[in-house]
Amino acid sequence: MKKFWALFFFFWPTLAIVVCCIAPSQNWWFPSEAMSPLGKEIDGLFYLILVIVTITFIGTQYALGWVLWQSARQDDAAKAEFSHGSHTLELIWTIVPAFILLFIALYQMDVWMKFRVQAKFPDEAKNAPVVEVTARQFEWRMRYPAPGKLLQLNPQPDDLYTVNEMHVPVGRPVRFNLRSGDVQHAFFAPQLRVKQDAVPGLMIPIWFEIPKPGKYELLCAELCGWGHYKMRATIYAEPENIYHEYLEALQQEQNFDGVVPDTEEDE
Ligand SMILES: [Cu+2]
Repeated sequence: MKKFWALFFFFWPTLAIVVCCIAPSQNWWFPSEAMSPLGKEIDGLFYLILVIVTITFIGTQYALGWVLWQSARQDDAAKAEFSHGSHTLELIWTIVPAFILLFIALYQMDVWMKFRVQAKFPDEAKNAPVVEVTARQFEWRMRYPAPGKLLQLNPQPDDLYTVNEMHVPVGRPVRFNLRSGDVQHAFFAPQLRVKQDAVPGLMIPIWFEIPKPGKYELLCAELCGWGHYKMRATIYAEPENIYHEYLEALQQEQNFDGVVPDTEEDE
């Protein structure tokens, strides 16, 4: 029975190794590849931590199994040995994790800075924001500048508005401002690995870059009330010309006064 427990603890790290070998081919890591360059770097950080945790888990579990195996092999009649711990061992298992944590803390700063520190944004994202996103119970409101104009901090009479539809140009860093109209929400675009709280009273600049045209999900990741579940929108990443056509169509639609001009003329 003693050996059973030793084998039991050997089993789990062995299973972990098997899973590590199978997982990449079965796509068991992140459900989908990150769709933005920065998203890939963020995934890299998660994978780094996953590797460290996996190695630690396998190492400590085998060590535990080994200790149990050693004692299981001992004669039951043998005299028990008592010890008062080991200074060296304690120093090692304090210093090693401390260094690992310090390494992770320093290593991730570069990615964090690119994502969050405005001064470190890519040059194109330092420019005027493309759109202002306002989260409110329970929808996403977008405010675009009129075609050819820059988005101002305060709403302008010719601004364009949409709900739950975010159109952005593809292939370049896109900067936008995030606001909340009521309570705390969180802007979450899982395929882009972008997650940022929208805080009442704050205007938070964010940026992302989508290399491929397509539709991407935008969700609220902060429980914000009864309708939280339905607070989802779509991000449409489009080539520059289609993006501009969209803004122009939006402008015409918004300026349409209901009167269809008579274009047919008698000759
Ligand atoms: Cu919300």
